[in-house]
Amino acid sequence: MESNKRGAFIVFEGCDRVGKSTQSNQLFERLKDKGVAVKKINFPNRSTIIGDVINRFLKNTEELSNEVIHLLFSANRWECISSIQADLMAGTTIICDRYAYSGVVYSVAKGLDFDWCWAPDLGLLKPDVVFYLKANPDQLASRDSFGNERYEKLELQRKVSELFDHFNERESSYWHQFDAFETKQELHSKISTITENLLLQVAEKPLERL
Ligand code: T5A
Ligand code: NA
Repeated sequence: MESNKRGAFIVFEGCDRVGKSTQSNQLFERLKDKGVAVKKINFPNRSTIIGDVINRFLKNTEELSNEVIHLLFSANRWECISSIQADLMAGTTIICDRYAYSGVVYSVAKGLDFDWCWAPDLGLLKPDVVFYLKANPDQLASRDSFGNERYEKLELQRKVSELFDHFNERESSYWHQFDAFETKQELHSKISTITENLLLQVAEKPLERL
């Protein structure tokens, strides 16, 4: 379905505790205050049946092979994609905390093949922009409650960080990298400027797929 007033598909990515939820919430509130039709979502979406299994895996109460949990994370995006598309085409902007890039980097960091990991997400909607919050994982370890979930381990986060850098180079036409140790307000201000420009242009841009 083509429409000339679709919403923008905005994704936040980065390591654990880097500030994605903080920035996506601030951007959501700002757009709402400006009267923009906007929704905030996040992956994993722990509210579905698949999301519940993922939640148990992340909380270390469920053991699953690397391959199985990888495919469940991807399936968790596929089960939400038609509603994301419907919202975008109805003119609602979507702010999404983590997406397919997280799906690939955590699984590759655990040792799975990059192309194998990317394949199940091919065909999902492509974001209009990815805001990549980058920080040295060694410095992030001091932030609140780091270490509570399965992947919050320094060695893994270092690999995850390198793999996000790889995506940032490979997908440079729509990725924007920020230093996660700038203040919340500085980051919010830069992210808002890019978003407000994007909202002016997005009507002319067809939705693409990964
Ligand atoms: N995963 C996810 C996969 O393996 N495959 C997949 O396909 C997907 C989608 C859960 C895990 O699942 C993995 C990746 C994850 O390990 P999650 O539920 O999104 O994913 O969990 P996290 O990303 O870890 O979410 P967090 O809430 O832990 O991190 P955020 O959202 O990046 O950080 P945020 O905003 O909560 O901030 C963390 C702390 O830092 C402070 C905040 O106040 C807060 O205390 N902070 C700042 N401090 C100083 N300066 C700033 N600029 C700051 N910004 C935030
Ligand atoms: Na988060």
